[in-house]
Amino acid sequence: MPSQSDVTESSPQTTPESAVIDVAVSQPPPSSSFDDLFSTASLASVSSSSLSDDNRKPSPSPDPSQSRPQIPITWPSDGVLTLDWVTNLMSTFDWSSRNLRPTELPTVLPVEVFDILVLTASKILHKEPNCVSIEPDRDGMVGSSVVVVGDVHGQLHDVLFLLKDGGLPSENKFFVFNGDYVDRGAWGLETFLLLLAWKVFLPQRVFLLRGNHESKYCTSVYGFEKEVLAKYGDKREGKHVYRKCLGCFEGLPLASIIAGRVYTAHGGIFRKIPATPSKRAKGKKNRKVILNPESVPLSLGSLEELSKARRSVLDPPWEGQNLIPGDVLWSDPSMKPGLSPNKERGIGLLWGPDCTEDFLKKFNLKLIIRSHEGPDAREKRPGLGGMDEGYTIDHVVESGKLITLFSAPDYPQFQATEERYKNKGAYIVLESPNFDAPVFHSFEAIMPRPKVNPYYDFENVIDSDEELDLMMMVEAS
Ligand SMILES: [Mn+2]
Repeated sequence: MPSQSDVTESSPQTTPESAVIDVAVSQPPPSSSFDDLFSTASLASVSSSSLSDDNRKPSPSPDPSQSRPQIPITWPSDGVLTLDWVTNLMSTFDWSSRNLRPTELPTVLPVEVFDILVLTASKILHKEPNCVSIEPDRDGMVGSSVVVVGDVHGQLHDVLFLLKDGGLPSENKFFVFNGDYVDRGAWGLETFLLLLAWKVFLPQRVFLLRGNHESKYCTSVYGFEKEVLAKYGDKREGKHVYRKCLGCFEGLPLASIIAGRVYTAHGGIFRKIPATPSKRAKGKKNRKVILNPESVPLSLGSLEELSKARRSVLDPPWEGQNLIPGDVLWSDPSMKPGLSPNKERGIGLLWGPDCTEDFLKKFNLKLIIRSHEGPDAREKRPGLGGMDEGYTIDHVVESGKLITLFSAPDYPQFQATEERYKNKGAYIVLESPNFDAPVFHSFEAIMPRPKVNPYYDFENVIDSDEELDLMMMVEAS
């Protein structure tokens, strides 16, 4: 693998004051449970301001005051999910994460209910295009908003807070999640399933994009596979649950375009794939040479090429012809101009401000919102901003901006040293009518987290997933 020094050669990052459009800092109440947040109010009408008062006392976990929900969860007899069903799923997962052992999750969500939820969601997700087009003010609707969310990495309680703080998805409240639902945090399964429930309930309002962790390789290294096997057993049932999750990951769309102005994806932009040689017509002598992608200079791909990529792969390949999914999921911005292979990660690209400008201009966009880099990754990238507030503005160019958004506060959940990053998470709200002036909401982690054991060897697995171990990936696939 390449040396660590490859990505550090970049000019100091500048973030002009004017680049920060608006910032609203949300404080989670010290109260730690979902039910506490909503015990007296109707779920749909709670405003974020009511969440900001902090009169409540921190409650230790497990929290005996949380009333025991009705378990097991059952699928509605008419097969139609309701707001009540989805919010009940959220509070039930919150309760079970605090009051039950992980091995007891099947008593909360029987595998039969898991199956229907994942199958129903997968059917919707697999039909979506690679790049979903979101038109929030369509159909005579005005005053919509779109909440964009970055990496959440199994931090269930922070996701529950974010959903309440941002306001639950609804007719005029869209959500776009930029991927990395699982791994590292201890509740990746519950987190992913509750997002699937929202997708099934409001398929035209909630959009779930794929992250690089929604893959066989990452989940086998960073905890999600072991988490599932711990919760559903390492025999037939657990393996079945893990396999079904991987199948669902394969179907997740790769990117979104909001109101024709904002491009979002987990990693970022992607390359043009050199034309595949056409099959030689019979009898013709001048057979086309098969192009080695590495011998062709890198250039930016188009949205049309993105729409044609084959995304249903367990692990996006880092070689061959199908490179667009790996680029979209794994790439990182750089302060150094141009497009180059992302040697640090072993897959994807590094792209400079000039490429951000080209991409925005070519497709008439104002913003790129990508995720993929937490405080640990940014610590090793001196040219770019730190992730203390949950977001950075990386490129400010003539046509617009490039933003990195990270929504897992106090990340990672398990850390080898006492010294934590104590980063905030953030989400972005895009408002009608233009949806191109991001309002940033930073928030702190919900504490204390229930005590659980990690599902991966966090002391020895590298801090960040910057280095894709190709040998392990081959073994894992
Ligand atoms: Mn990532």
